[in-house]
Amino acid sequence: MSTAHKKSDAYQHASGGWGSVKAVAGALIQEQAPVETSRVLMHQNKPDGFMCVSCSWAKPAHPHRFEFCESGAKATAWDTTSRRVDPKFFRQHTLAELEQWHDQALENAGRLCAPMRWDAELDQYVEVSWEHAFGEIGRELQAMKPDEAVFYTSGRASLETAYMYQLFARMYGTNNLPDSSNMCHESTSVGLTEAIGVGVGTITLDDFKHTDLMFFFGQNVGTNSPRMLHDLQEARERGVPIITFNPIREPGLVSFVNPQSPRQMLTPGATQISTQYHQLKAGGDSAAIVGICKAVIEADDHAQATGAARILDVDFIAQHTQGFDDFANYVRNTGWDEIESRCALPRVALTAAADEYMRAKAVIIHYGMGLTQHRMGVQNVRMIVNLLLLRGNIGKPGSGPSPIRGHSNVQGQRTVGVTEKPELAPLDKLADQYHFMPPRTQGMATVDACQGVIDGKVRAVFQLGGNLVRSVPDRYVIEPSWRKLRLTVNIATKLNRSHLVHGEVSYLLPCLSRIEIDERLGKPQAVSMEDSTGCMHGSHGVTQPASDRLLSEQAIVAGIAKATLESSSVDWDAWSNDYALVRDAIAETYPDIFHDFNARIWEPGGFHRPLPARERKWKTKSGKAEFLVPQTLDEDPDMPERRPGDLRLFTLRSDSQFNTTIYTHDDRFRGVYGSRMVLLMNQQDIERHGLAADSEVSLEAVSPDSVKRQVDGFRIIPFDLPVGCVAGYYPECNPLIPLSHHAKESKVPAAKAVPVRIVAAQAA
Ligand SMILES: Nc1nc2c(c(=O)[nH]1)N[C@H]1C(S)=C(S)[C@@H](COP(=O)(O)OP(=O)(O)OC[C@H]3O[C@@H](n4cnc5c(=O)[nH]c(N)nc54)[C@H](O)[C@@H]3O)O[C@H]1N2
Ligand SMILES: Nc1nc2c(c(=O)[nH]1)N[C@H]1C(S)=C(S)[C@@H](COP(=O)(O)OP(=O)(O)OC[C@H]3O[C@@H](n4cnc5c(=O)[nH]c(N)nc54)[C@H](O)[C@@H]3O)O[C@H]1N2
Ligand SMILES: [Mo]
Repeated sequence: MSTAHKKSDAYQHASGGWGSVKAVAGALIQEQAPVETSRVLMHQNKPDGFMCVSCSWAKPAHPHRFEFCESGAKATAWDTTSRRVDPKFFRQHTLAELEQWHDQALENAGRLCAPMRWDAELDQYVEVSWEHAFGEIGRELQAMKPDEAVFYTSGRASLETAYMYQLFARMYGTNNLPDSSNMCHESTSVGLTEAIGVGVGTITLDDFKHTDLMFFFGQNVGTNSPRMLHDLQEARERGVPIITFNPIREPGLVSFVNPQSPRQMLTPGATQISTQYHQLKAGGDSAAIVGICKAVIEADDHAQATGAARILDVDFIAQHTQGFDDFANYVRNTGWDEIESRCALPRVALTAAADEYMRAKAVIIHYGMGLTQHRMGVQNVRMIVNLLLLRGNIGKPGSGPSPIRGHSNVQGQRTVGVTEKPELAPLDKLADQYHFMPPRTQGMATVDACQGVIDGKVRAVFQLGGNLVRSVPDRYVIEPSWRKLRLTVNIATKLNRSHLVHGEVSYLLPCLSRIEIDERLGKPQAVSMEDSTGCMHGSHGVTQPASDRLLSEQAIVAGIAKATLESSSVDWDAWSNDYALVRDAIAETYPDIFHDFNARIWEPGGFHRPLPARERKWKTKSGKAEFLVPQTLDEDPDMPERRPGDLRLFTLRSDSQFNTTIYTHDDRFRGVYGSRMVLLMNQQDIERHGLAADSEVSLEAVSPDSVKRQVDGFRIIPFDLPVGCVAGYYPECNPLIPLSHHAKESKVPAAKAVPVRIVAAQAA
């Protein structure tokens, strides 16, 4: 029996405020490192310190005294814990035993300390030397075909490590370089590249000062990028309206109390964040945006007919875009009935949003996983661009698309070549610079890699960070296949499920956290990363390493590369002893972005990468910014069969987790305490299914194949969300997502609209 309970109807307070101060203190105490961690926090996101290991939000040139948020402080506490998972720990616990532990207990056991190899006879991880680990991994790789190995990276590793990692994989002979963006913002990388010729957002922090309207589509700022609340608050204080589209009223998007502003903490007034809040149906974003565009285009048609001032930026559209007429005709011909039923919002709500849009001179649209993790995720991104283009809202101050990235360097890893798509990597340049023949065949994205594991085509999986057996869909299908792998290598800071579900030969290689001092040959090293706004920042550690047997990620990648490649023109030892040399190499490969890298790495606020779309230069096929006519407003046109009681599940993060890392079982903002095995459900749906608050239910996926996907033991919590939608937590719900249920063009798992039905229920 689960012990979930829900206090009151919803979190009654603004996000931030005393609640968040208490949560930070709680995290520090739980990790038993309060004094040290509070010292460390003063260096977080400062030019003289380290870049937060949590989200990728921009780091200002003039940081606040406390330039960290509740989530970032928790992530820091989590890494600087005094607990240790050392060789003794592994002598005490077999893997069979550890498999019985909860995910949270695994990570909570502390920091990994020494390189370990799985011993089949003992069923334990046993300490080995680094040389032994590199040697055997190298021999294993040499005995495989390069395309049988997959080199995943979660978005945490630095630019230097990511560059070395992709170069090593390509020298070895494969483009199998999936990363976490394959489950995240790949819909952005594909959609924005097609539409405006760059795969990243075009705004910078400075644009917040010039904008006069912001939208939020499916991004939960209070939990996932809380430092951004400062920027939002400042904009709100200037009177900038914020319009939010989200099936749930997220407290961080409703109001905010700045826990670092004594004035706000002492006086009750919170800043209202959203001025309009539209609770649309999950998967209804394309329809909602088409509705807003329809109101704008109809108003412009009217203006044209009556000789009034035009609403559209006609000069911009004529000079800079293509495809407007087709889109406008599509919009005119799409009925309000269809729009309303697809997004479950009334026309008045959409015209209210359109009215604000038409009044504003410069508009930013922020968005996140609520938009990208859908079967039509790429189309959703294109609809954002369509809306912006109508009034020239790209490439002028205070405007542009703002995809809010996840992991702290996920965007940067792509920038320096971690990609399964050979066309996105500078292969000719690499060939020239390093005198080898980079592979030209398409590599595997994350879902392809999983399919490859299931089919037995993939024999080795490397994870540079990450916890794939938990973060990918279809866990019950994936896990048994994962155990058939020949080789699993995990480079990690903490123990997680993916280290237990392992191959025949399995290595667990512990690395330094970015927060730790990294000295090579007596010289402190720095690393760098790219934030959500395309700025590059240096970072150096400030705490003593968790163990003297740790190596940096750079040194580990170099060690594996040296042991695997018979010859290469790279001096891996030199690179792993001086990261400045790696930065020189990056600058040589990407001179436009990284020229004078070492000289610019400490620029306050970071140095910007050039973004042609910001200057209205469109690196698209047509040389213009492209409108797209949507294919369909149905969130999943390929769904085989739907029954009346079927529900649409979207998976959520709480404020007490970082992806698969679960800090506690509470979700303070949504008022859910004690268990994550809950299903948030509309009261009407609860009654329609003959359920009540606290009923226990099982969910089954409405699968496109014959595989049965079921998760038991969810407790119903009545919640304010649209009829027909239910919400549960990621990663607990992942067994319900079929691997094939992903965005068509970007392959991002459609975790925000999973068709499910209730199959078994027990009254409370
Ligand atoms: N503390 C903390 N910070 C994090 C993370 C973390 O786990 N914890 N993860 C990091 C990572 S890797 C990422 S990618 C980001 C993720 O950050 P977000 O992009 O914010 O992702 P989610 O929290 O998954 O979902 C965002 C919102 O989408 C809404 N939503 C669901 N379905 C729909 C829909 O169909 N339409 C719309 N409009 N909204 C919808 C949900 O209600 C939720 O509020 O955060 C990063 N930062
Ligand atoms: N249903 C559902 N599924 C989802 C999502 C969703 O919203 N819903 N979101 C998706 C998204 S956006 C993402 S990004 C993925 C994330 O998926 P992953 O990248 O697979 O998972 P993480 O939980 O970020 O990885 C956590 C592990 O990284 C390791 N780690 C932490 N810090 C470091 C470090 O500094 N170096 C190294 N080498 N290792 C480190 C630790 O061992 C930790 O256990 O999940 C995706 N899956
Ligand atoms: Mo992510």
